[in-house]
Amino acid sequence: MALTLYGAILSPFVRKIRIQLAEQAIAHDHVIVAPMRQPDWYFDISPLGRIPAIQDGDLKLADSAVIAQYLEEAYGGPSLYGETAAEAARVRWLEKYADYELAAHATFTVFAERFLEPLKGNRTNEQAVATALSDHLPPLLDYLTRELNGKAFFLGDRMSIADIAVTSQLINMAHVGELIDEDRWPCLSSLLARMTARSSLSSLLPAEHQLIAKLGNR
Ligand SMILES: N[C@@H](CCC(=O)N[C@@H](CS)C(=O)NCC(=O)O)C(=O)O
Repeated sequence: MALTLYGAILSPFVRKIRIQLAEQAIAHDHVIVAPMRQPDWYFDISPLGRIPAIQDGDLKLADSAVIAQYLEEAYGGPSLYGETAAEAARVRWLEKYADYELAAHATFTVFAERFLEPLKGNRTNEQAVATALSDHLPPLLDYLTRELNGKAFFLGDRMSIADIAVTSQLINMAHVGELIDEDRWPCLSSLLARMTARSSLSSLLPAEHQLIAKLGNR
């Protein structure tokens, strides 16, 4: 059976894997599974019901970081984990930082409150969004800026899964009108622009923008 990716296209974790699949030119099918409306069969692939998940032959895997590492090891291609054990460990740390620390505020607060809550018929908690933007996100963006250290990517001139993971979170904020301040975080802003210009990501964005517009107009 061909590799199949499950998930919805506005999830930053699904986007992360889609970018990787494109960067590493890995052939796959994509089955749309919406969070919160997962069919029963999906829990056999992703026991917690979360997206993304993959099935590759008999192997069923959930969690974007676990999936990303599996794809790297199973399919080869240009490495997204640097060249040394130390680079790979640093990349995994930054990926984890994006997936858990940045995601908590960028996606699960700013994006969820501005986009998902109104879709469910709820009001945006503007106070939670304001606190995320003014208190929680700046120290995280400052840290990532220090880690970039004026370089094009976290590993210098070599793109890695860390750049993909951080960018994926920033895109969810951009989808609801919150572009990071380029005067305050110029390196991160440039990273976002540099990543957005890559075909692995630019090819995904039109469909995401269309879906945002369609669902937003309902
Ligand atoms: N750490 C996980 C996070 C995945 C995650 O939280 N996905 C969200 C959508 S963005 C989800 O599936 N939510 C539905 C749920 O928790 O039931 C990963 O990297 O894959």
